[in-house]
Amino acid sequence: MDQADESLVPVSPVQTVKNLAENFEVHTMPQKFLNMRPNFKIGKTGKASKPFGLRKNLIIGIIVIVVLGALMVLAAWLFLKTVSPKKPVSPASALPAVVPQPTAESVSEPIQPEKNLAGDQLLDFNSWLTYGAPDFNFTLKYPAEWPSAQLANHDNIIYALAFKDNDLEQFKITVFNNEQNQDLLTWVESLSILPESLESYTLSNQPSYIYRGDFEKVFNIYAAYGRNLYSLEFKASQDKALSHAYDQILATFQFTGQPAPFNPEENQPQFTPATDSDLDGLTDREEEMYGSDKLRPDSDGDSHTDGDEVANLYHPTVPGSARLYESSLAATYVNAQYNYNIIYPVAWQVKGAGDSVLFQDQQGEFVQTLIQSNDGYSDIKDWYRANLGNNIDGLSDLKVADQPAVRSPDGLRVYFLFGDNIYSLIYNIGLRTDANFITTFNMMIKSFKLMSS
Ligand SMILES: [Ca+2]
Ligand SMILES: [Ca+2]
Repeated sequence: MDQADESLVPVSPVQTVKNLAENFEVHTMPQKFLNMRPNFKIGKTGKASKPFGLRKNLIIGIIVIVVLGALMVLAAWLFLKTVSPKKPVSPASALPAVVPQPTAESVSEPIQPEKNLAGDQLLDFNSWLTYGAPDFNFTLKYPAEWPSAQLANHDNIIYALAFKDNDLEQFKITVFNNEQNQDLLTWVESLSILPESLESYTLSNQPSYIYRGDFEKVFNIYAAYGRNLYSLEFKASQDKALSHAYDQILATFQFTGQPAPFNPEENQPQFTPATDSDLDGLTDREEEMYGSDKLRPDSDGDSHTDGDEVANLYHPTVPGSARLYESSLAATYVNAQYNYNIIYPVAWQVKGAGDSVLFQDQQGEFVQTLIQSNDGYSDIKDWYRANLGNNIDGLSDLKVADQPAVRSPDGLRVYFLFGDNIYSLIYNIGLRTDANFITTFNMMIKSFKLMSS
C-alpha cells in the first residue's frame, strides 16, 4: 500500500494539471505577453510605421479623388460650354473645381438636364399667363405650368389663391378685409411680426413690407390697397430660375381699379380722448410722463397751461421760456437718410429706421414717421385724393417744417410733400379706444424739422 501510495502521488490529476500550468506559464505566456505588449503600445500612440502608411495611402487616395473629381468637373464644364455656347456658365458649376469636398454633387449637376429645361420653361415669359381678380383689385402674370387654385376663406380673409407646381404651393396671395382701416404696419404687427424684422418694399408703387421668415422657408410681402390688405407668400428657394420667376411675378403684380374709398363717416374719430382731469390739454398719462400736476392746469404758475406749453415745445414745470427739448424729458431723433429730425418723449422707445420709424409708448400707442416716394404730385391734396381715396373736404390745412400739409379728418395723420417724397406723421392708438397722446403728437408735428441735404 505504501508503494502503491507513493507511486500514486505523482500521477494524481491535480499534480498533472499543476505541472502543465507551470510549463505553460514558463514557456509561452511571458514570451507572448512581452512580445505583444510593446507593439500594441506603439501602435496605439500612432508612431508605428504601419498605421502611418495607412494614413499616407488614405491622403494620397483623397488627393487622387479630388484631382479626378476636379478634372471631371472641368471636362463636364468644357463639354457644356461647347454644347451650349449661348448659356452663361453659372458660378455654381465652376466653383466646385476649387472646392475639394462636393465632387459628387458638382459632377451630377450637368447630368440633370430636366432641371435646366424646367428652368428655361419657367423663364419663358412669353408663355406666362395673366391672372386678374378685378373684385380684389389686382392682376399678375405667372408661369403657365403653375395652375391656380382658390383656397377657403376664413376669418377676415376675403380671397385666397395658391399657384401650384406639381401640387406644391409655390406662392399664394391672401386678401384681407381691412374693416378697421388699420395702417399697414399695425396690421403686420398684429400678425406677431416685429417691425425690426421688416424691410421696406414697393409693390405696384405702394409702400409695402417684405418679411423673410426665421428659417428662410418662406418670404412674405405685405401691402395695403384701398380697403384691402394683401399678403403674398413665396416658398423660399436657392434655385436661381425660381427666384427669377418670383421677381417677375412681383414685377408684374399690379393693383387695379380705383381703391374703394373708406366712407368719410367711418373716418371720423373712433376713439375717445383719455382723461384730462384738470382740462389743461395734457391727459393724465401725459402729465405723469412730463412730471406736471394732473390737478393743476398751470403746474409752474407762469400763466401758460401745461398743454399749451408742451404743444409749443416748452417745459410744463419750469416757468418762463425753458424748452422741452433741452430738458431730460425729451430727446431728438435724427434721420440722416431722409434729412429730418423730430423731438419725442424720452420715455418712449424708438423702433425701425430709414423710411419707417416708430416712437412708441410702453402701452402700445405710437407716432410713426413714414416716407414714401411721391409719383410726380405737386399738391399734397392731389396725392391724398389719388392715393387714399378720401373726401378731401374733411382735410384741415397746417404747416409742417414750413411745408403745406394736410391733416386727416380724425386728426391722427398728417401728410406733406418734400422733394421726391411724401412724408407722413401718423399717431396710432394701437388697440386702445382712448387716445392718450394727442398733445404729444402735436408737439412732435411742431418739432419736425427738415435739414438741408
Ligand atoms: Ca391735464
Ligand atoms: Ca405753465
